[in-house]
Amino acid sequence: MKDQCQEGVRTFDEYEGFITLESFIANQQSLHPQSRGFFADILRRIGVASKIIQAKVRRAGLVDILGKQGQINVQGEEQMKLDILAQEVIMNTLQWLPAVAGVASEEEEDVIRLPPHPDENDTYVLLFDPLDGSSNIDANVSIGTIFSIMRRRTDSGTCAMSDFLQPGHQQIAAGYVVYGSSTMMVYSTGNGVHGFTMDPAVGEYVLSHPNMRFPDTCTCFSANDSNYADWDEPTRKFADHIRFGSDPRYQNTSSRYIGSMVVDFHRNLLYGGVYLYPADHKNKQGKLRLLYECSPLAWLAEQAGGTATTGSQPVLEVVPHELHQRVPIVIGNKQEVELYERFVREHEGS
Ligand code: P6P
Repeated sequence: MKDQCQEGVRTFDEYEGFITLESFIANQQSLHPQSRGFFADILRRIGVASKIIQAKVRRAGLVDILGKQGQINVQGEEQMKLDILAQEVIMNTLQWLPAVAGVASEEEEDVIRLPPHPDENDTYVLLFDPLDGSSNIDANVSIGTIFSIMRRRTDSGTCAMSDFLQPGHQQIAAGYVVYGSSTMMVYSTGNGVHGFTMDPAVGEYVLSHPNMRFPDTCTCFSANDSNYADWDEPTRKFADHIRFGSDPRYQNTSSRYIGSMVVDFHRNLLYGGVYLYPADHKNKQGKLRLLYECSPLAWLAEQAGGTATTGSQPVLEVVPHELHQRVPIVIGNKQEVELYERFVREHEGS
């Protein structure tokens, strides 16, 4: 594969053929000679955790891990067995890394504070949605893992909640894994968004989508239309403009919504489009969680030439006040998100 990932960086000519996740991470790490490799280790381990999760997801119908765990998570949602398993795999894979001070998860009410590391290398905090879209598991519809990495704010010792309650622009890496027709890991460390597809023959992630960018077309409109009557006026006007208007940009736009935000986001990143989950009567602050769903995907969107808004401010500027805080979100192509923001401003001005 001949590709230059970014200006001034080694081209991949010398990496003829397979560019595995491991070689890509090693290449990126070589750009930071002072790096001790702790951050790179976290990315590697996330790759390992996702391989274990995908192996379970691929066999979910065959062994007794389908269906509900019988517990209710902090979100008040029925926990599916694979939710729990994904959470446990992530914790077992990452918790012994010296660089990780703590982990926050959709499945855990409080943050998981890891023992301080003697040489105080525990610099990072990780946030996960272990399995987004888990209500789809029994129907064999694609689901995904979302992750976010930030530097802790406290200097040392056991991490604090304040280490996690940081606005999304403080992230230093974010990504997701889609368990679909293939397994893909997509992430960014601030130098573009790169996608790796699992090659089952060798059990390795291979660079398949370098420098992912939103194409400048709105191919997909992704929303749960059953909530239309609950949406506020700007949201309804936005939806009507795209679906029923005369704007030539939207004459070929299709509705696509599968109930797994991370997969809708991934498809929209590849084809162009917009996903929205605004506030409604059931979810007065929106349904999606800020810290481990909206912030990481918003950070990736910005890295890929798109953006994300809550309607009142950019998602990445929201200052969190609660670990499992929810926000309304419109995310995808910059042109569509800015169109939404215009409808909101016009409504406020009317
Ligand atoms: P609804 C999954 O539970 C999720 O958090 C997102 O991944 C998904 O887009 C949304 O909720 C689906 O919610 O209300 O449309 O079923």
